[in-house]
Amino acid sequence: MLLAFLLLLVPLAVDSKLPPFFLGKINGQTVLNHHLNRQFVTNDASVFDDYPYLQVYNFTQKLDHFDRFNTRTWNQKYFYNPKYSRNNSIIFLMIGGEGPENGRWAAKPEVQYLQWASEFGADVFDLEHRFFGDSWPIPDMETSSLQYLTTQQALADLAFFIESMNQKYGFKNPRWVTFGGSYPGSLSAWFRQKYPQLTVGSVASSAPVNLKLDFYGNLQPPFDAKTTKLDINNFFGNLFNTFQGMTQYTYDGQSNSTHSDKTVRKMCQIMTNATEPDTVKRVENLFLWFNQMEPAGPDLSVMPNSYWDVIAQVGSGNLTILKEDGAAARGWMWLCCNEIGFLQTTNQGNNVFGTGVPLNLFIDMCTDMFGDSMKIKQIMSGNKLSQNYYGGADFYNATNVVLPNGSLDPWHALGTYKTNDNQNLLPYLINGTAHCGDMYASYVGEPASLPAARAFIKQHVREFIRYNPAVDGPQGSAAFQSVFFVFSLLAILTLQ
Ligand SMILES: *[C@@H]1O[C@H](CO)[C@@H](O)[C@H](O)[C@H]1NC(C)=O
Ligand SMILES: *[C@@H]1O[C@H](CO)[C@@H](O)[C@H](O)[C@H]1NC(C)=O
Ligand SMILES: *[C@@H]1O[C@H](CO)[C@@H](O)[C@H](O)[C@H]1NC(C)=O
Ligand SMILES: *[C@@H]1O[C@H](CO)[C@@H](O)[C@H](O)[C@H]1NC(C)=O
Ligand SMILES: *[C@@H]1O[C@H](CO)[C@@H](O)[C@H](O)[C@H]1NC(C)=O
Ligand SMILES: *[C@@H]1O[C@H](CO)[C@@H](O)[C@H](O)[C@H]1NC(C)=O
Ligand SMILES: *[C@@H]1O[C@H](CO)[C@@H](O)[C@H](O)[C@H]1NC(C)=O
Ligand SMILES: CC(=O)N[C@H]1CO[C@H](CO)[C@@H](O)[C@@H]1O
Repeated sequence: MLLAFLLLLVPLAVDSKLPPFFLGKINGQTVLNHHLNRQFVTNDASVFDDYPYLQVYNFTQKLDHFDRFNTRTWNQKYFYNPKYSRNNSIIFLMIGGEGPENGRWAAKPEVQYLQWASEFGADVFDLEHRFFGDSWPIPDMETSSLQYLTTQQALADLAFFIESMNQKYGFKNPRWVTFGGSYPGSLSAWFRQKYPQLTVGSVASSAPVNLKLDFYGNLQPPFDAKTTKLDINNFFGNLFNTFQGMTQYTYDGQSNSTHSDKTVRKMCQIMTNATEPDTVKRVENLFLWFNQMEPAGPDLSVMPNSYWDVIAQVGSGNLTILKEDGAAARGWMWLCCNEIGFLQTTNQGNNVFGTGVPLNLFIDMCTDMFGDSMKIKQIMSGNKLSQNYYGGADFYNATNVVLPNGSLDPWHALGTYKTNDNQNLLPYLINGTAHCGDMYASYVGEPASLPAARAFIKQHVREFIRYNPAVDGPQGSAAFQSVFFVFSLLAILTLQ
């Protein structure tokens, strides 16, 4: 599973102290879920002008799926696109991730899976993730509320949503297929593992993502006698994350800029520029050039490096103080600290970035953001529990899942590559693409490997939905379920 930080689409307020990329999430814009591009701005009312068939609703969701005595509910936002519906039986669900859903992933016809929805006659849904966008189980981000921001609650949200939509829309022999890219890709994969009876298959693209960056050039504030080691780590983290972020989105279909300008090829040209002998100047050139590419994005000609300025912006649980970007960053950081890890460091082995970004930077951030109940011990044990619960890359076990990954995507290293034809467990490494490249609209000049990759995914989705629960029985037997239950329980007990 990989992390995906959100791409932020909207510039931060002028006084913003969040670095341009925060732990792999681009600040200033909310890209969340998938990275559709800058046009996919969060509160984008024009989506309904562009796609009049798109509908938005609130779903009455349970606060706590694991406490039967807790009857609290909340409004979870979802989009419904009935445009392609022909069968009342085939349903595609785009899983929302660590940021707001704006409807375009449910509506834009050029998006790959919507082309397939059109061909197969599928109903389409897009469900926002709890604690992101407009979907607030509790309207604050205090640690006491964030206890309900877990991957297990998010998966249970999906399950209850699917069951409820089957009733609301009267789907007959429903054959749901889930889709997701990056962190929602992980959810899409895990959902097949934990709730196999509710879907016939899933596509889990580039299961995680992560960016973070800042620039170098004019340091703000300048290093001086009061500068701490955390500030310096933060500076290097911001520096490193720019490279990470550019690589992660290279050649994808989100915008002209990732097609042809903001690419690893261009980055390498600047970093190997023979007419510029000063390698530090080359790094500065890179940031200035990136800045030009993203006139609406955060200003990379100023490199904020104060650790405590960042914490001040995301350390509060108050949504008024956090604002939309800070809230999404805090929610993502919570998921990382509490469960999924994905903390991107540079201090192991030899690497071009040196040792400037150690794990301790993130451990301190977790504690400073969420308090003393989130110290290294809790972080490590929470991560281990989660890893055991889902099995990690080695013990991931499910049926009917396509797992595309891009060879240039830093996150592909965290994917699962176990192939099992009997179970239709189908990893697919796409040559020369980066994060979630398979999901976007096609474009002229795209990496040559993409058409074949998409054909592979589509062919298997077609096989998944050919399955008929009325004739073939429910997917995922009780035995399968209980094996997992026992496995998880063992894993938990082993940890004690
Ligand atoms: C959903 O509920 C929220 C309050 O939780 C409300 O602000 C919003 O307008 C509702 N949206 C729809 C589409 O009903
Ligand atoms: C709709 O689904 C049924 C099975 O539930 C299948 O026999 C039929 O071919 C499908 N129709 C279309 C138009 O896909
Ligand atoms: C992207 O490039 C194409 C082809 O050069 C052009 O037609 C289109 O207007 C560009 N889109 C944007 C948003 O700049
Ligand atoms: C190479 O470096 C020179 C001198 O700094 C600069 O003018 C030029 O734009 C650089 N070229 C690239 C591709 O970065
Ligand atoms: C959240 O912050 C705002 C702005 O500082 C303040 O007015 C409000 O009272 C705070 N809310 C809570 C619950 O503390
Ligand atoms: C991947 O693509 C590169 C460049 O297009 C090509 O040189 C290489 O042979 C490809 N690798 C595989 C395994 O197809
Ligand atoms: C995966 O789960 C199935 C169903 O419970 C089980 O039969 C199979 O042995 C498992 N495979 C692995 C490699 O654990
Ligand atoms: C199935 C598949 O694509 N596996 C590849 C995943 O990525 C690793 C690391 O690049 C490769 O070694 C695998 O062949």
